[in-house]
Amino acid sequence: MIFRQLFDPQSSTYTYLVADDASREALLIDPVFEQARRDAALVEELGLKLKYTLETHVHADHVTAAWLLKEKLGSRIALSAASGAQGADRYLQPQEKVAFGKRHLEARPTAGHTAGCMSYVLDDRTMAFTGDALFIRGCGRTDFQGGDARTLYRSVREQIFALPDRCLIYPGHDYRGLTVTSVGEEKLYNPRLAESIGEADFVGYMTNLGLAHPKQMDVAIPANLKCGKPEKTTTLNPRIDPTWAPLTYTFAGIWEVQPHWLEEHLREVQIVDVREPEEFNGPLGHVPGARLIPLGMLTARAAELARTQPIVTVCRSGARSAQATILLGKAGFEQVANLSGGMLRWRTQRFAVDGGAE
Ligand SMILES: N[C@@H](CCC(=O)N[C@@H](CS)C(=O)NCC(=O)O)C(=O)O
Ligand SMILES: [Fe+2]
Repeated sequence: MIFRQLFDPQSSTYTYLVADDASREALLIDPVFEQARRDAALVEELGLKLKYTLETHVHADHVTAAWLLKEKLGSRIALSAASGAQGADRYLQPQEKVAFGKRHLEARPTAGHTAGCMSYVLDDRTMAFTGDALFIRGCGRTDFQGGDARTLYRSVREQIFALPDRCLIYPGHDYRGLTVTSVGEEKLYNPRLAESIGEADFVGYMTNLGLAHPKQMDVAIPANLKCGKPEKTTTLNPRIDPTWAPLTYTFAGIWEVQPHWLEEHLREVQIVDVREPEEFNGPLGHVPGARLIPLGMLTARAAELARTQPIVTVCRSGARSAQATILLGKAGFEQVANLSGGMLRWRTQRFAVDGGAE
């Protein structure tokens, strides 16, 4: 099985990708709106087919990427019927199975943080995705969205602590940088929910948390009740999604353009070659019209470049020029992309060069 734990630093949210090796079918649990592009890039780079995005609950602290990913990758949206959300493709009932290839996750109702929370347990009970029902040495708050401490106490005991002790627990958030725990560990050491702690103690603890409401709450809850569908139904936000070329976004966080596009649009962009002069004038040659600014001088010489015309950065293999896109971004340039594969791919595809050997 393929498994990835992804993190959104803004909301301290974990997103989980699980996929079946043979069929390449994948599920993504709790994707975050701002990370949709990253997650889509990973799914594509791993050669996966995203079947469903799954929500553990209607989040109060961030907006889900479910709708964006459905638009981008054709995934379907699933979450618990008890969530109260509109616009999903599948409403899960307790114990329902969500298949990916030959594997599946089982939906277990774990209400308490919200009234509609679900946890997802892997078919062989080696992993459970508990959302905000159970955190590493903690648990989700119970003071809004139908939250209820008594309900959470019982959900954790009946649905999560009933799993084998060695079952790994992957939570919906961690605010300290911890990544994983196990049923056995939490039964012993969870300061709120350990087996030795009684229900009344837990309720007392939760009633006195005194947490401020999540900053995004007024935006996040209404948006998540529509599975993250934005008010304006535009998928391409020109501020975020460049429209000047058919760019791809890599999991490494780089916008890239393919050589065939550049070859057809040479005159419309500024081509910045960030290699050293001896490489620029060496056997690989350079893209016609390219301007030489070695990577080490790029920030100091950025003022030589026009801000109104898109920039394509180039180097030998596409690695230094990827860094160049980041430096130019920091220097305030908004329309910048890396030439995918650099001069090596450009030459392999037999596009014209200035200078260079035959
Ligand atoms: N400061 C965070 C608070 C986030 C928050 O309240 N998270 C919920 C989960 S959605 C929670 O249960 N937090 C438990 C805790 O902070 O102990 C924000 O503004 O987003
Ligand atoms: Fe939550």
